Amino acid sequence: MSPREPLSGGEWLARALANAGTTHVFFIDAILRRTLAELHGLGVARVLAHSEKAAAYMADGYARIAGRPGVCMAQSVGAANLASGLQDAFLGRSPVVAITGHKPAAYQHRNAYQELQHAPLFAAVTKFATPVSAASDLPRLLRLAWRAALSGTPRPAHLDFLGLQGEQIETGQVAEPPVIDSEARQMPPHRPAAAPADVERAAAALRTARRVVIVAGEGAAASGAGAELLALAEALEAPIATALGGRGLIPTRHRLSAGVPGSYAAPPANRIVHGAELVLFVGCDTGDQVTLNWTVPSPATPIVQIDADPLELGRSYADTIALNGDPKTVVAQLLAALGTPKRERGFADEAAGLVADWRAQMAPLLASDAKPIRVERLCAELTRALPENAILVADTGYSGIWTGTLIELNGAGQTYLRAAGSLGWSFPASLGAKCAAPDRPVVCFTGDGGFYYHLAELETARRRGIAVVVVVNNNSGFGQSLAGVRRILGNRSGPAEELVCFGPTDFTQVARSFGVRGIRVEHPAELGPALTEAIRANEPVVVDVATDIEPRAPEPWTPPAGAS
Ligand SMILES: Cc1ncc(C[n+]2csc(CCOP(=O)(O)OP(=O)(O)O)c2C)c(N)n1
Repeated sequence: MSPREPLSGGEWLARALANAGTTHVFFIDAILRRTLAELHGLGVARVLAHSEKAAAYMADGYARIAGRPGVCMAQSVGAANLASGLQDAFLGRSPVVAITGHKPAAYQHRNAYQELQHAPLFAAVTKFATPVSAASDLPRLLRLAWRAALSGTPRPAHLDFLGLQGEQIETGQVAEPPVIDSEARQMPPHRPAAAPADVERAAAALRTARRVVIVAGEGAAASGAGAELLALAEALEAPIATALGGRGLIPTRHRLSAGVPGSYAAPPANRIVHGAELVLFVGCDTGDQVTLNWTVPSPATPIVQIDADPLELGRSYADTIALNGDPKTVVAQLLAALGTPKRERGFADEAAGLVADWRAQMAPLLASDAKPIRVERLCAELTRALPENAILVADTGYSGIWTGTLIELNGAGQTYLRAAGSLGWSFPASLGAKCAAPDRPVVCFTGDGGFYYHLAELETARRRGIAVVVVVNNNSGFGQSLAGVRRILGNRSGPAEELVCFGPTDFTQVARSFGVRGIRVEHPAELGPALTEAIRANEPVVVDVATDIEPRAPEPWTPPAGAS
C-alpha cells in the first residue's frame, strides 16, 4: 500500500502506536476491536485485564518504566472505572493515554443505556482530554494527547472516541501517514537548559550557604538525573534526600544519602532537611507528603528549585531561586558553574552520623528471628535478594514506608516505583512494568489489604506469562490503620479490629487456584531462599509472608512546635 492511500482509523491508530514504540496496550472489551486486531499483526501485545482500573494501573506501571505513554482502553460504560484508575498516574506524574468510546450525539440526553457524560469523570485526572468526533481529527488529537502526557509534568490524557466501541473513528478514513510524532519521543521529550543568569544566581546562593541539602523527586527520576545529582551532592558536600518517587536515584547507602523525607520517612531525613540553611529541590513537587505539611524544610528556608514545569517553581516556598529546565541538564549546568567549590564536610558528617545512628538502632530488627516475621527482616532479606537490575514496585501506606525506609537500592540498575496513594495499585502496576521491561526482574511489595483489590489479575499474569514476584506482607488486616482506629475508638465502640482486620487468608492457595505458583513463608530463615527461588523463576510467583499486624512502621521526626 502506498503511504498516500488512506487508512481506516483502526489501521492508522494501530500503526501509529506501533511506530511510536508501543509494545503493549491494556484494555477491557468492548473497545476498538478493529484496532486491537490490527495491533496483533504489528506485534503489539493486547493485554486483556479484569477491570478497567487495573488496566489503567498496568498502563501506568508500563509508562513509568518505558518512559513512553502507556495506553489503556475501555468502552463507554467502563469509562468511570478507567478514570478512577488514572488518579494515581495523575498524582504520580505518569504519561498514560486513555481511550474510551461514547455513543453519538443522537443518543445523548435521552437515557441512553450505559451512557453518561465522560468529560467530568476525566477532568480531575487528566492534563488534556477531548472527544474525537471524526477519524480525520485523530492524528492531530492523538499527537496532542501524546505530547501533553509526556511533556512538562507528565500526566494522563484522555481521548473519547465517537461510537460505543470507538467504531466511528475506527471505520473512518485517515489520509496522513501513521505517525504520532515525527521523532521518537521518550520522557522527557526535550531537555531545555535554564537561563544562564538564573544558573549563576543559584550557584552563588549554593556557594555561600554552608548547610545545603538536595531533595530530588519524580521529575529528577523521569529525567534520569541520578549521576549528575550525586556529582553535585559531592561537589557541595550536601546530603541528598529523595521523595518516595525519587527513591533509588542515588545509592541509598552512599555517605551523602539522607533517605526519604516528609511523612513516609525515617527520622534522620527530616532532621537533616530541617537542619539545612538552603534546600535545593530538583524535580520535586514540594507537596505535603515530601515536606511533612510544609514544615520540612520550614516555610522561611531559602530554596533553589529546578523543575521542567514552571508552574512548580516557588509553588510552596516563597523565597525561591527558580531554574526552569530539564533537571539532568540544569544540574549539569550548576555543576559547571560551581566548578570545584571549597566546602567543609561538617554538615555532611553530621547528617551521616544521624543516618548511622538510626541504622544501628534498626539493625536488631533487620536481623530479627521473631515469629510472626518482622517486616524489617523481610525488608533486609529483600535488599539481599533484589538483583542488580530489579524493579521494585511498592504499594501505598506502610508498604511505601517499609520499602522506602528499609530496602536499600544500588542507585544504578535498580528502579523503585511507588503508588502515589491508591491502595491496590502496585500489583497491576508491576504487571505493566514487567511488560515494559521483560528482561528485568520485577518485585511487587504489597500488604494483604492492597493485594485483595486486584487478585483477579493473577489470572492475567498467568495467561500472559507476566513473570512478576508478588511479596505479600500478610498481617490479615490494614496494619497502618490499626493504631489510628484504636486511638479514636478507645474502649467505647467494640473492637477496633472489626474495622480494619480480615480473616486469615493463605494467598498461596489463592494463587494456586489461578494456576500461579505460591510460596508460603512463616519462618524468617525461609525468607531468603523463598525470595531467591521466586525471583529466579521465569513465571509469576506469590510469596505470602505471615507477619504480625502490631509492629509500627518507622515514623518521621517532626520539628518541635515553634521551630522555624
Ligand atoms: C484507594 C484507597 N483506599 C484507602 C486507602 C487508605 N489506606 C492506606 S494504607 C491502608 C491500609 C493498607 O493495608 P495493607 O495493604 O494490608 O498494608 P499494611 O498496612 O497492613 O502493611 C489504607 C486502608 C488508600 N490509601 N487508598
